[in-house]
Amino acid sequence: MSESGMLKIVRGACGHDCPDTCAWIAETCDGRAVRLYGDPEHPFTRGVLCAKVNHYLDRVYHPDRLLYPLRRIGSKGSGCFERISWESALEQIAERWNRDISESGAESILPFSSAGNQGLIQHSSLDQRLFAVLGVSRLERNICGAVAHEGLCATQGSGIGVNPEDLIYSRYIVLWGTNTIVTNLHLWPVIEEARRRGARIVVVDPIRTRTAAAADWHIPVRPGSDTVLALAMMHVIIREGRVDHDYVSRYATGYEQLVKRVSEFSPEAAAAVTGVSAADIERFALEYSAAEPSLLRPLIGLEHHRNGAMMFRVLSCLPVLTGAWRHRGGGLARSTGAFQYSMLNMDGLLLPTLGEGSVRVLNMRDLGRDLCSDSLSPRIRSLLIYNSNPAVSLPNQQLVRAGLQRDDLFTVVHDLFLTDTARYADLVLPATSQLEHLDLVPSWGHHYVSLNQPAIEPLGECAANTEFFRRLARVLGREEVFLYDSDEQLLRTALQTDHPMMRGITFERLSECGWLHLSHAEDWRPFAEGGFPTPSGRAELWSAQLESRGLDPLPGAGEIRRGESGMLQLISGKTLHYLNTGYSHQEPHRRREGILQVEMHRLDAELRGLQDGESVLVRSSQGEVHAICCISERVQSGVAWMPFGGLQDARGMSRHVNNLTPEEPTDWGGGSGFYDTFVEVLRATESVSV
Ligand SMILES: Nc1nc2c(c(=O)[nH]1)N[C@H]1C(S)=C(S)[C@@H](COP(=O)(O)OP(=O)(O)OC[C@H]3O[C@@H](n4cnc5c(=O)[nH]c(N)nc54)[C@H](O)[C@@H]3O)O[C@H]1N2
Ligand SMILES: Nc1nc2c(c(=O)[nH]1)N[C@H]1C(S)=C(S)[C@@H](COP(=O)(O)OP(=O)(O)OC[C@H]3O[C@@H](n4cnc5c(=O)[nH]c(N)nc54)[C@H](O)[C@@H]3O)O[C@H]1N2
Ligand SMILES: [Mo]
Repeated sequence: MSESGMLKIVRGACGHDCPDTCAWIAETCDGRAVRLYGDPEHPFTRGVLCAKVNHYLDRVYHPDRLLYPLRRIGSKGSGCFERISWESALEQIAERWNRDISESGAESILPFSSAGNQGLIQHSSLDQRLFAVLGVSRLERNICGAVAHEGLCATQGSGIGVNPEDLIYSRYIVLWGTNTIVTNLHLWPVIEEARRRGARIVVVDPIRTRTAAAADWHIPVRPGSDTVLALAMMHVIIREGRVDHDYVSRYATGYEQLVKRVSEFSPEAAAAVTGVSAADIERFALEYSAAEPSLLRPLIGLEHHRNGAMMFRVLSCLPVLTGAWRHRGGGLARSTGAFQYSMLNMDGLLLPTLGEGSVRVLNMRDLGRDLCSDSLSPRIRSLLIYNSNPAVSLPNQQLVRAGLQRDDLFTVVHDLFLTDTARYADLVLPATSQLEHLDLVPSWGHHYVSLNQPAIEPLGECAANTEFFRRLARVLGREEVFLYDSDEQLLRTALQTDHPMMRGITFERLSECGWLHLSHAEDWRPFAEGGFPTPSGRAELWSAQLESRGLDPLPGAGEIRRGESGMLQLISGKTLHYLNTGYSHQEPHRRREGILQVEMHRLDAELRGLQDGESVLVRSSQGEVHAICCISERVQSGVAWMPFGGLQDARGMSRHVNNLTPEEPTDWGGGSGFYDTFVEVLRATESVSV
């Protein structure tokens, strides 16, 4: 430690669930972090953090931070707790889990987590090892990214795409269902640079988001109909002779079948479904296929529909047809996450062979159903929740909360704050912030790997996830040495890889410089010469694998949901000042986001006799929330928008948009059709008399 009053500089990286993974520098003095800023040397961070992480120190030192273990003394959900010791908390967990295991088997215990911390070892390491040796139920973490990944894999065999920094070479960038300026801020300067070099920026989004407003062309598609839009583009591309036949014949399969399929999707037919005029569809297809290179950038928005995987399946056929992959900055760029993970020694980290055997797998989307189910055998008796806030983030929130309310359920929550989920816990354990633990942070938005060094000691009695799982293993009497690896050992194991792109990326070098770029050629083009890792080795416009699974082997429209008359389709996207459900404990962030609003088109408001600013009840088949009506130019008629995240509705109740969303599965990939929610909006007073 430094001498008293001396400033110390520590390099780290943001661990939030976000594609940007910013490299940061923390300044500490006498063991306290006094300043945190984006690393000016990092080419993607460029010295800038974001509207949330600019206030990260307020989060770390927030008076509501959990600092000690707590035991619930009030009813579930009431938020009444008393302080207890770690020793007592761990003993209570061990006693309960041992009883669950002996009476109902280990599968009656369900660990539940998401990407609340997306650092490598705080996300998945000792937790997975411990769960595997215990044989507890496994969780499919499918709520974010899995659907998109599967859709892309159907065509490309992997989710690999263009290096996001190479977007500067693109001449036509389609931000397709992503709100870059809000959710992926650090990509925006790259896009601006491309624009400066002559690129045209197009946004396809039902909402006129900040990003759509900043683009050269906003195409306001009807929700869920993007498959039809893209199929009609292919129709035009084929009709106008814009196909790169050399690329397709060398590197793709199923072209003839595709031609037949897209013949059904004329721009005129597509206009009726998508709400985009036939002329605009023609223009979009021609501009896209003429530009060299052209680039598609989808992120997550599209996967939250019933036909989510099909959306990505269809999109990924476009750059194959046009041969855009040949060119630097051409093709498709989505998550770089699976790509980065594929280079690490994940087998060494997760020891997957430990878990071999038939342990049941539950999908996180169905938590409410599973908790409330009488037929699930064995019944879930214990839940351990970390890196996630399912009482707010999962669809069909009533059911999730009804499940969490069960008297016979034993729930442990490990978090930094007393979240809505934690309020239902029997025991709450305090977690460290990113300033207080070590981790490696791969990124799903760029090609840099960062090491996060702890800048300060854990506050109070906070423990990192890894430390919590070591303690849990000990109290459960486990003797396997691999359950007690130190954080540094875990990271060194993960970095033991001979993947060529990890050449030179060692723990020592990362400790020195904080972050390093993947080791690949400056001009790196993943599919310039084919090499698609599909079963056929080609881009599969027609997929035998999908057919064998009973799915459509060709790109198609998928199931496009439409509501009954009088219903609005509700999109609930990410907000600027919250990180999913996080930051909602911080008053300034709540103030900036304001009271829960529902945005709708003037015509839809008039039809319902609603005024701007009045209090309304938004109701779906799942539930209802109160919101303030906001008449807005941003949304098209028939669509409404509400923010995801936040603590309270317009009546100060702890109700969120996921009160309205259904947990219906996506076509494939195991996700949830969050945005296929259909709502009626009523004057709030009417609801009182109902
Ligand atoms: N500030 C901030 N940044 C974040 C987050 C946050 O909460 N706040 N969350 C992080 C996380 S976990 C993720 S996954 C990413 C998500 O990043 P994004 O994918 O960019 O964000 P989303 O808000 O999920 O959805 C993007 C857009 O999809 C649009 N959309 C919805 N349905 C359709 C459709 O049918 N067609 C088309 N074309 N568009 C559609 C929505 O209107 C929305 O503008 O952001 C990350 N970054
Ligand atoms: N309606 C609607 N619902 C959505 C979405 C949407 O767009 N609309 N988006 C979906 C998407 S893309 C996502 S990713 C999910 C997000 O769903 P969640 O992952 O459940 O949401 P977060 O708010 O990110 O919750 C992460 C929690 O982890 C905690 N945490 C952070 N770091 C640590 C740590 O080191 N240790 C422990 N133990 N805890 C930690 C945070 O304090 C926070 O409470 O929500 C999904 N739900
Ligand atoms: Mo996400």
